[in-house]
Parts: sequence; structure tokens; C-alpha cells
Amino acid sequence: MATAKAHTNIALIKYWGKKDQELIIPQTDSLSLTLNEFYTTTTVNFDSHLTSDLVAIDQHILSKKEAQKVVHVLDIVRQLSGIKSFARVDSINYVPTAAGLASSASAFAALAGAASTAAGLKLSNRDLSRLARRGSGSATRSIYGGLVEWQKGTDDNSSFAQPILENVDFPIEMLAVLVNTKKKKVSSRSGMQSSVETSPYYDAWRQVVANDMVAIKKAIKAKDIDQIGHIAEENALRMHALTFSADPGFTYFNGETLTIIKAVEDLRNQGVNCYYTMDAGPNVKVIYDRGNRSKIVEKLSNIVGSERLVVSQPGPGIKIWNE
Ligand code: 2P0
Repeated sequence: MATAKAHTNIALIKYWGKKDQELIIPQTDSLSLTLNEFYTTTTVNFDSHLTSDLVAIDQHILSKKEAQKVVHVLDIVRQLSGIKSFARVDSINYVPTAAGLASSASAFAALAGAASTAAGLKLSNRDLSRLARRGSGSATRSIYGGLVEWQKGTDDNSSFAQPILENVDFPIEMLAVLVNTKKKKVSSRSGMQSSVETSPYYDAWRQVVANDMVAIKKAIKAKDIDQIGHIAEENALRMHALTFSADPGFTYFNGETLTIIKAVEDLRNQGVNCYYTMDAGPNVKVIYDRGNRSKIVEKLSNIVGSERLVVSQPGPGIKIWNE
């Protein structure tokens, strides 16, 4: 029996498409910031009395279908360790306020850590990252803290994350703006696949990411938050162009997403530097130097209310312990 705690991450250079859907090998590299305020703790117990895997998230037991991706990772751990028993998995998401920011990134990173340790495997962080990848692409990066790169690689062995800067020693901060969502979104998995198969811009996207990876690493080295934010914002817009340009086209934005983008642009025009990024949902995350926090929070509170803003510092890598 083992427990792991992993933090979620937000991509500054996005992963949006797979080369190999079974092994989750991405089309491009990606780069993220691990966040301190959002995390998952997961306990795994292999128990020979169980007759099937039992998975609970926030104390709610998942159906067989809902538990499919978790069971897939458990199957890989059984294969690696030789353990035959089924497992009980208890996972709790720590997300301030109830809004769609729960992420498969922290969940599958914590699962990889807890399941492999409970099975007696002592995986290196690199191998944990590879195992987390089999559950969900973004989880590959949540093994590490701070700024993290997922090198696409070419196969199961070569596709893993590595830290660029685990202890972020400059004042970058991220504000999550929790946008109301009613409509069920297109899953990342099917959305990105549709972009790969139908967007005429997909080849250009590969080049965009290759260039952005070089540029953002330079900006990180220079601790240049404005440059990091600018590159992340452009990269996010270009990722979302892959959804608009798919056939059928779709978007994760809603009206409020655009309102917040406009507010960030207004702040910038007033001399308060900040930048936005969005993932597979309508929430906006704002990147800035923490010296600008109060002005940004004040403006956005007036639009969405302070209860829908969550400030987060860079967060740590995975922690695993035996129970
Ligand atoms: C990312 N996203 O790099 C990108 C940017 C959302 C937008 O990774 O199919 O849950 O499980 O590998 O990782 C979200 O997709 O997809 C994601 P799968 P995942 O963070």
C-alpha cells in the first residue's frame, strides 16, 4: 500500500496531438509550470481478496467504464511487477472551490507513483514519468516541480519529461480564472485527434512548437517573465487555432473566456504586464510577475468576482510514501 501526492501543471507550450494513441507518444514537445495550489493524493492497495479493481475519486466509486484509464495503468504496473491481485484506488483532488480545474495531469502522476510503489517497484522519476504518460499525456510532466519539458521522443522508452528548472527562483505567478461552464466539452483526447487528422494547419503547428521550445528556454534562462508570458500566449492561441480549423471546427472558449482575454489585454495596455493561456476548457490562466498581482486581481475580481480567482505559485514534484 502506498500514497502519492502530485501537483497539476499548466502547459506554456501546449501538447495537442498524438503520434501513437496507444502509447501516448505526442506529435511535439511541450513545456509546463507545475502549480502549488492544485494537487491530487492517491492511495493504492493491492489486495488479493478483491475480485476486480475498485477506484474511488473524491469518495465516489467509479463505474467500470469511468475507471478504464486507471485500470489500464494498473494493468501496466501488474505487468511490470508480476503482481496478480486487483487494487483499491482512493484518489482525492485538492482544487480550491468547485470549478472544472481538476486535472488528469495530477491524477495520473499520483496514480503512477502510488501504484508502482505499492507493487514494490522502485521506479526512477524518468520511468515514473513514462508510466504516468500511459494514463494521460499531461501527467508525464507532473512528476516534476517547477518548469518541466516533455520530450516527445519516438517510442515508449524515449518519451518522458525532465525538469528545466525545478525550483523556480524568479517571481512568476499564475492566476486561474474559473469560468462558468454548462456545456459538456469535447474531451482533449478526441479534440486533439480531430485536429491532427483534419486541421490544415497541423504541419505549421509542429514548426511553431519547435521554435517556441527554443525561444521559451532562452527566456527561462534569462528569467524574463514578459518573454515567457508572450511566448505562452501566442502558443495557446495557435493551439486553439487547431480546434477552430478542424473539420468539424470546435472551440473550448465561451463568451466569458473572450471577456477575460480582453481584460488581460486592457491591463497590458495600461502598463500592467500579464499574459493569458487556455487549455481544453473555458478557464483562463494569467501569467505575470507577482509584483503585478494586486492590480490584476483587482481588475479581474470586478469582472468575475474574487471567489473565482485562484493565485498559484510554482509547485513541487511528486512525493510518494509507503503506508
Ligand atoms: C497540455 N492539454 O499540454 C494540453 C494543452 C490541454 C491543452 O494535455 O489524451 O488529458 O489523456 O493524453 O493530457 C490535456 O490533455 O490528454 C492536455 P490525453 P490530456 O496540457
